[in-house]
This record gives sequence, structure tokens and C-alpha cells, in this order.
Amino acid sequence: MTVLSRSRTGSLAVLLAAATLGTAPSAGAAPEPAPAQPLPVISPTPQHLSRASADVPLGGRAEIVAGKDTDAAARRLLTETLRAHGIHDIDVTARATGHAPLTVLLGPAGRPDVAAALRGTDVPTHDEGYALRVATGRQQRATVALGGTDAAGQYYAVQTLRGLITKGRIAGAAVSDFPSMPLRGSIEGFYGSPWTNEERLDQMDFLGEVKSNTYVYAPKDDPYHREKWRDPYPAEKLAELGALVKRATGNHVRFTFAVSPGNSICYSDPADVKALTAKLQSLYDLGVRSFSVPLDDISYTKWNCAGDEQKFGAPGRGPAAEAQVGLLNTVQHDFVATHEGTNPLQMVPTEYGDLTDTAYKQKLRSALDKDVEVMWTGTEVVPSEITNDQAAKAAELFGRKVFVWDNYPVNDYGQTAGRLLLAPYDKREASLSDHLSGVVSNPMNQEAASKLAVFTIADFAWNDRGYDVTRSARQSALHLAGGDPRVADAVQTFVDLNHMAPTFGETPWQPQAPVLSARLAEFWKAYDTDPRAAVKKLSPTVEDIVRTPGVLRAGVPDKLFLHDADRWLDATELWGSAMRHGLATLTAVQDGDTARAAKERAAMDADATSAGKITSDPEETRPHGPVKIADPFIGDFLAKVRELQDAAAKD
Ligand code: 14T
Repeated sequence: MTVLSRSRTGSLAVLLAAATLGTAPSAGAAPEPAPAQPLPVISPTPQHLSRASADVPLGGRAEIVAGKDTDAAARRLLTETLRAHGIHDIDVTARATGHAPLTVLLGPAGRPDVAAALRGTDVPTHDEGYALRVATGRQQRATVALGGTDAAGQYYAVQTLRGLITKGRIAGAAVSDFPSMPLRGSIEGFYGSPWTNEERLDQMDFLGEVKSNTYVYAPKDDPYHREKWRDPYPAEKLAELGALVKRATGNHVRFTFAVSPGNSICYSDPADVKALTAKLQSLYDLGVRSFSVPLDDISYTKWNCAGDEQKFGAPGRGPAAEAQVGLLNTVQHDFVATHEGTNPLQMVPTEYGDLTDTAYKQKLRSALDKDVEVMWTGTEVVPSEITNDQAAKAAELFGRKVFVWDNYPVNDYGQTAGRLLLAPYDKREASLSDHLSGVVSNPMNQEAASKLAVFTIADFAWNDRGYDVTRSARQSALHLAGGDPRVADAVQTFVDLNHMAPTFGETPWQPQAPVLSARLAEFWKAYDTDPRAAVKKLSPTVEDIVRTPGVLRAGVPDKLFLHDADRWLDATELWGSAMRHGLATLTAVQDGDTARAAKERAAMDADATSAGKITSDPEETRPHGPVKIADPFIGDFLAKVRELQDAAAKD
């Protein structure tokens, strides 16, 4: 990494910084060097980010210097970004004229004018990498160089520029950045009601924003994906998929089409192999260039046809792997390799959630084409952690880096009934990128609510070594809040109340309500010695809960999120109100006012009863059940209030 010296920007930059801060130095006096303003927090966390110049105020005019090698999506996003910040007079030229107050050079990092404007900022060698440099020049003219190592890199440079703009200024940064993992994003791979097209379109835009390049289309309940895998999509479904592919491509997201034939395929029948490639072809024709053949959740201890028994012998792990490898290698060689621009095939092994060496894995690692990406969920399907040791072992077992299908925040299994899983990504070790080709999140049936977690997963996949869960959680909340810190605070309160992430076992891997539970524990401890002080101290927390649904409904611009969260927001309001009456009950007990205590207690119980009646939407989630908020902590708190009020009533 080049050392970025401040001195190269010269004293003009200092003057400019002082002027934009509204503290122009008085004549005669030596200008005070402006204290370096902290740079905005960029997510995903860049590999290298430093201050290179003073911030640049945005005016009404800019020049974009673009060539035939400039990525169209990057250029469109750049124009939209400048317009959104009030720059309506934008010239696009092939060569800089230097006439505009702001010149933005966008293209390959090696283009001579881009390279010169990068002024030695390190250009990474990685795919999807970019370098960005803000520089101030004479007569208050500024230059921003955005150079990509490829088209996606250019696009990501523009995404970073978006993050550098706050309050009408571009932060004077130098960035050298690239992803730690080649594959990042989400896999719509859950059981239950698939996402709507509107939700999917929203996800494509979102993934582009968080520098994720992969969306895998694998909804278990799309019949044409699984049970009716041989059947072509009806024209209208195909048209919908085509629109999605287009939106994905415009966001540098690879729409990855998955087809799961495992429940009925006859591996030895050439007609079935042909049906599979015909299905892939129909999506290729729509512009899809990434494909997956998941073979999860099928039985490999039985064949679907007599021909397979003849060809591969009695059913078992080894023969199952042999049959699968034959199919996948054929698809890789005869379809993927012969179709221009197609990315390596992806697959999900039938043994996707363990680290046991078996005849199945032996066959896969020895015979499956090395280009094929193999997915792995971590241990126990819903893993409580993923360590470097585990991932290294998985890579060894499958004979290649593995592609993690992380079953978080998916809510399609029993332990998640009634829950939104909103906690930030955690318990995945730094340096996993040494063993993984990527991470995709298997999200919830609720697309928009899933973005809170997926944001943090994208951050980890981009830069696992730089991942900081606290920072990522805040950035994710701010993203949902449209940048408003007060709304982001309410988002984080809501996240705390919906923080629990179960495993398939008894023990959750993310704790429920870490903030609220700690405050309640403190409260009861303090209550014994000074009940009035304890009530006073807990009250703001309760008021915050009561207020949260209203703040979110008024302040979160994402209508899909408000729809997804609707019932949980209703429940939050009621549980918050119950707690407020609970505190009032305790105060009345302290006052010796039994009548008021009884009245508050009744109001508390009424709210709790109403809250308990709210259920998840059976159309949306499977399984479904009573909506859970900060369980069991709020319920336990109310139960204790009841005990105290009962005891006082008896006295
Ligand atoms: F393919 C896999 F990587 C995978 O995770 N498959 C499914 C997935 O579609 C589902 O959303 C996820 C969470 O429920 O777990 C897998 O499905 C299972 C796995 C089990 F071990 C469903 C029930 C199980 F008992």
C-alpha cells in the first residue's frame, strides 16, 4: 500500500477545508491546519481507506470522463448519485476539459487519465477491485478518480463514492479495495412461501449496494425448481425471471439459477440429463450466466430408477456420489464450458452439514471437476459458529475451497416459529476467506427484514479480517433508517428485541435481547435495595420500547420492511405498554396504594393478553405461531410484577 501523504495536497486543500468548515483564516495570520475530519464509515469495510485531501464541496456542475471501457452500470449509478446530490448539470466527455468544479474519471484503473489521477493510490490486482482517489486542485477544482480492475470494480468504486458523500461534500479519501471472498450475497433457498417478484427486485438493488455479486434462485417451494424440474417455465414466469435477471445484471449481481432434480432424476437416463440442460438453456437464453444444481435434502439411499441400480450398483453413499459426479461433470463440460461467459457450476452436496469423511465425500473430492463450486452449511446445518479449523477441514474433505450456504437468518424451521431473526452476523472467524470461496445467506421468508442481517453478512464476506460486529450492526441500522441516526437507534432497539437466533438444537447461537435482558437483570438487583431508584432507572428503556414502533413506522423509508415487521411492531407496542403499566404497578405498591396497583396490574395484564394473541402470518412463514418479542424476558418481568402485586394485595 502506498503511503498517502497529506502534504501532496498542498496548503490550498487546508484553506479549502477551513473554508468549508466556515472557519476561513483571518488575513495575515498563518492558517491553522484544519484538524483532519474523520472519514465516513464505509460498508462493507474497505481493505484500505485513508485521508488523501480535504473534503470537496459539491456544486451544481460536474464532468464525467468516461470511455468505451467504462462500465455502463457504474456510469448510470454515478450519474444518479450526482443528481441525487443536486448536481443537475453533468457533462459526459471522453477527455477532461477541467472546466467543471468537479471532474470524475471513471473507467479501468489502467486508463492513462484514471491512472494519473489515482496519483499512486494502490491498484489491487484482485477481481472486482478498485482504487479511488479524491484530490483538490487549483481554483477550487476537484478530481475524483474511480478505477476498477474490471467492470464490477468500477461499479464498486461508485458505490464507495456514494458512501463518501455526506452533507453536500465528498470526503477526501483514498481507497484501495477488493473483496476477500469471490462469492457474496444471498440464496433464496428456504422452505415456505417464496419471495414475490417485488421482493426479489428489491434484493437485487440491495445486493448491489452492499457489493455482493451473487443471488441464487433456489426457492424450495417453486415447483419448477424442484418437483417439476423437468418442466419448462410457463411464459409469464419466464418473463418475470427475465426481468429479475436484467435487474441483477444492472447491479453487478449474478442471477444464479438453481435446479434441483434429486428427488426424481434417473442419473443413467440421457433423456433426464437432456431435460436438465434444456432447463438451464432456457435461463441462459434470458441472460443467466451462473447455474447451480443443488442435491440437498434428498435420499441417497434409494435410486429413482432401475437403470441406476444397474449402472451404479446397490444404493449407498459411494454410488450416489458417483451418479451425482457423472451428472455434474457432464453439465460442467457439455453445458457450462460450451456456453460463452458462463461461470463455474455450483452444487450442494447431499452431505452438506457435517465434517465426517465418507465414501460420498471421497468420491466428490476425487472425481468432481475442480471448477465446480461445492456448498457447505457449516456443521449441524444451522451452525452456532464457523471456525477456521472447521472450514479448513471442509475444504480438505471436498478437495477445494467451499462456498458457505449460511442458514442465517432463515426462519423456516420449528425453533424459529413466530420469530424475526434480526441480529448482526457473528461467530464466524476472521480469516475464513483462506478456506472459503464465498458466503451466501439463506434469508427469511421476509425479504426486507432479512436485509438487516444480510447487510452484515455481505460486510463479512467482503472483508472478513476487517469485520467488526458492532460497527456493522450500526451501519446496517443506519442503512435501513435512510441515514437518520435517531431512526437507526430505534432500529437497534427493535433488533435487540428480535436478536435470538436458534439452532436445530436447544441452544440458540445468538442470545435474545442482550441489551434489555442485562437492564432487567440490573433492575431486579437494584430493586431490592432501592425500588424507586430502580424504577426510575429502567423507565427510559421501557419508554424507548413503547416509542420504537412509532419511530420506525414514521422514519423507515423501506415500505417492504414495515410490511414484514408489521405484526412484530404491533406486539412491541403492546409489550412495551404492558411493561410501562408494570412499572406503574410497582410504584403504586411502593406508595401503598393498593387500588392503583390493582388498576395498573389489570392494564398490564390486558396489554400482555393482547400481545400474546398476535401470530405470524401463515401465508408468509412456515412454521407459524405466536409472535415472539424479547422472550422470555418481558414475560418474566411481568410475572415478577404480578407476584409483588399479589403479595402487596394480601398484606
Ligand atoms: F442445502 C442446504 F444447504 C440446506 O440448508 N438445505 C435446507 C434449506 O433449504 C433450509 O432452508 C435450511 C433451514 O431449515 O436447512 C435445510 O433444510 C433442512 C435440513 C435439515 F437437516 C430441513 C430439515 C432438516 F432436518
